[in-house]
Amino acid sequence: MAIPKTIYQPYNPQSIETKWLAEWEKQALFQQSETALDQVEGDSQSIEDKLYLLFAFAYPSGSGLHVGHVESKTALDILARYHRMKGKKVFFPVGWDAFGLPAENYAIKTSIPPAVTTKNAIDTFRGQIKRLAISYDWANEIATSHPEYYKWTQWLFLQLYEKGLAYRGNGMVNWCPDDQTVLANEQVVDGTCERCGAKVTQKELEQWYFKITEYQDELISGLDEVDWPEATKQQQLHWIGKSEGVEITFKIIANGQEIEEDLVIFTTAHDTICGCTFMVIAPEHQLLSKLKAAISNQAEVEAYLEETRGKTELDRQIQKEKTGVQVQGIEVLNPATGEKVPLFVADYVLARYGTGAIMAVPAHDDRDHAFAQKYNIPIKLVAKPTQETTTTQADLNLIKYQTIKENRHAFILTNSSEWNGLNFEAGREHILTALRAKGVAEVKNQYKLRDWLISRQRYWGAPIPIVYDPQGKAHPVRPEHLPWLLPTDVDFKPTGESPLRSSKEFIARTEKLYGKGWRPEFDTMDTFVDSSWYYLRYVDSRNPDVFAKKERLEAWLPVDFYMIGPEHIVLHLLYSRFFTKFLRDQGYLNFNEPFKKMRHQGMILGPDGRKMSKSKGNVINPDEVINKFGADTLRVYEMFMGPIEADKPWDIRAVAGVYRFLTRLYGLVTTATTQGEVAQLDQSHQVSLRLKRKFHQTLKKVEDDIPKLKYNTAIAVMMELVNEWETATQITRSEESKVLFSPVELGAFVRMIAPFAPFLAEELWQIVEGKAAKSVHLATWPEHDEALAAAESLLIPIQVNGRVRAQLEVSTELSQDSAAVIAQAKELEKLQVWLESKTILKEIYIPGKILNFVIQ
Ligand code: ANZ
Repeated sequence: MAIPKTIYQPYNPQSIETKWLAEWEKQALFQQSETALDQVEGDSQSIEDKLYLLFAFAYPSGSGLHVGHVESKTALDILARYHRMKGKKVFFPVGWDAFGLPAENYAIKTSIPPAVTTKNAIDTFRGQIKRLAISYDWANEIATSHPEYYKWTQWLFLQLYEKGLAYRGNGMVNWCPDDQTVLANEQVVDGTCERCGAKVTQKELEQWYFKITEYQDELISGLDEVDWPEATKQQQLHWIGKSEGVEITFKIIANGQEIEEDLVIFTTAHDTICGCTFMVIAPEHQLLSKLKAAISNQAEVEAYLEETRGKTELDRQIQKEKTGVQVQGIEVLNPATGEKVPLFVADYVLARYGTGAIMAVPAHDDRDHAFAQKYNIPIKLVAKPTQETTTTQADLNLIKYQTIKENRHAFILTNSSEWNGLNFEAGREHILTALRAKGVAEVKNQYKLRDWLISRQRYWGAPIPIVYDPQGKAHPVRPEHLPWLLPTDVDFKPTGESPLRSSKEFIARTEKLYGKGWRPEFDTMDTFVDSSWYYLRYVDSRNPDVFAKKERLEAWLPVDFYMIGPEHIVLHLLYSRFFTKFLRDQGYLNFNEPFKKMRHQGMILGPDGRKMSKSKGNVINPDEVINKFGADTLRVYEMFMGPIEADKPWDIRAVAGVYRFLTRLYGLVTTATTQGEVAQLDQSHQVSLRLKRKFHQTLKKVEDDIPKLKYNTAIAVMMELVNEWETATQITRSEESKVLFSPVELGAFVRMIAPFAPFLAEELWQIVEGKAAKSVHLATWPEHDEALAAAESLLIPIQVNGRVRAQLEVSTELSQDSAAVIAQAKELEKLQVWLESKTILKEIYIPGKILNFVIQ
């Protein structure tokens, strides 16, 4: 009898995906209705079951979605879909970090208002994301540029203001002469503007700051509470930059006379004090003006100050060539040795760190060493290695303190009067005790963290809710005037002043509400302010009375899982943590850290293995991939590329491979249902049993992999299953038997692929379960059968001259023994018709995979 040919229904992702998109939209499938969000409140069991999944807030750029977005969004979507099927109450919101420079820069070029371009960009993104079937809760979508959102950003500002944590201060700021704006430190890359590449200069302005330093210690200790990649925690620590050290007071001698004024320095190496051969103060140090009269080379000092003025802090830190000038007429008295040392002003000492003054120890600090060599200042070693080393005398002119610090026992003090001969462990204690006894030393910690400068001289941001009376005194905008609307009658062209100054409406509004002569604050807030509290608003996104009601916050927060790229997140995380701690202290929140667990996705590289960029011409457009292969293929391919956190190159052939996999899968399920191959499972039917085992093993593995985000290995086992299913189909055809998957397994199989390929799964679910069935995405996750999953046997297809004629079940162990497998195969009854009275020319066995008899 002729073996029936497999008749696959053609897989047509385009029509399947269009159909289900419309249907899901109609059903508003994942919109967390008010009641669903409410459900969890006040019910501890429900709170246990909640899962808040957060994807990095996206900036709606004009260029739309790229393949990198697809990767991370899909990764989180799979997690969301899986946990929903497992019965968790999943909250998976979406929103837009909509204020910001690019839209404004575009407006400057084209005069199209940022509100218009932003709205268009969001519409594009929304459409693209829906096509990808990301199961966001669209009902709670937010945009930071919406007045109902920024009303609460402004409210947050006012809370900080009331508690003295938002203040106005004078300061040198990074200024981009091209963008005509102040830049935060992280927006300055190698002394240039991160966005436009212009050389950044320094400018003094009165600005608004948030006092994040109030929380510096807790921002360190809180890291112990969270499950984040270690490197990310380290970056937080590095940015906060806590140094444990000592402040030491030195007496000043002006023109030979000891004076009242002291010089306080900060050091992390107080044990090298006897090696201090000069002192350095930053150009901004107030001592220079205080001691003006005593300085004999005032003109030279002034000229130096002028020279250093425009330099950024970063420039000053990285410049190789150290510059400075001796402050003549002034000397400083070393409290440990009683020696007089000269005072210098040099810009490698920063005004805003420590006390803005140092004791220079050229034998143990390389910056001081370079400076001493240049200006011929004595270099005095105070450390000596205990072991004879091969180090030459010349090298011994500089033993970096870092080396000493790493092994304090390996060095002893020298040239250090009464402490000579002590090792650095003991010496450190003794010297500190002695200095403290003299009342000149105090243990102090220093932090590199600075208060957060939030003023921006830009249009497209949330207005700072402050008004000034005619005397120039700041007052908060009254709560009933929030949202303090961003005016629309402004001129976008940069003038070096805040664009809001050009709004007549804004000024008229202020005068009308507060009185004649009153002026609004014209600066807007750093967009980091908007994007560092958004995860709180999501849970109660439409509440007009509070930023989010307490019950909601207690039920849903903290965020259980945060997926965000590894770049540019240091400050976002720091600021989010600061807001969380502040709002907790005001009684609004009952947790310390906003993001319990966090992971980062890697980068999708171009087919050439390089970072995708328009100029390199290696950018892959996700829309094109969807048009050709469908969104399911794009999703599955990107998850199959490799581990989420790795950087991976695009491979067009592999995309086609995934498309074929989905096509085969579709064909197998449709054929199985329409060709009547689903019969009651006959336990004695070897092929079906074997496939059933494989299925339960696969399901178990997939279930194990998903929570760990190991999607590539989950997809690999699903591919293996499909291969085996195809082979099994061929075998059963040859036997004219049609027992393969039972309906139970088919349904479970479709549910297993649902998180990965949601459109395809929905289509197959209807075919398997009937048109009346509810969405597969509302179904429960299938349970694997532990006994079947554990089965340790293999089914080896046996071919005769390349055609499968039988199969042999052997234990995994035995499958490695060629002779035993061949011998057992020859015994198989089904093979007798083929082998009888034939000469076997060759026996080819690929262990565990296949056995082929070549006969004559
Ligand atoms: C003497 C000394 C000897 C130092 C030695 C180091 C090595 P961290 O660890 O980054 O906190 N320093 C202090 N204030 C400074 C400022 N405003 N600008 C530039 N440098 C400053 O670094 C602390 C060390 O940096 C301090 O310890 C001080 O130099 C320098 F062998 O004091 B040390």
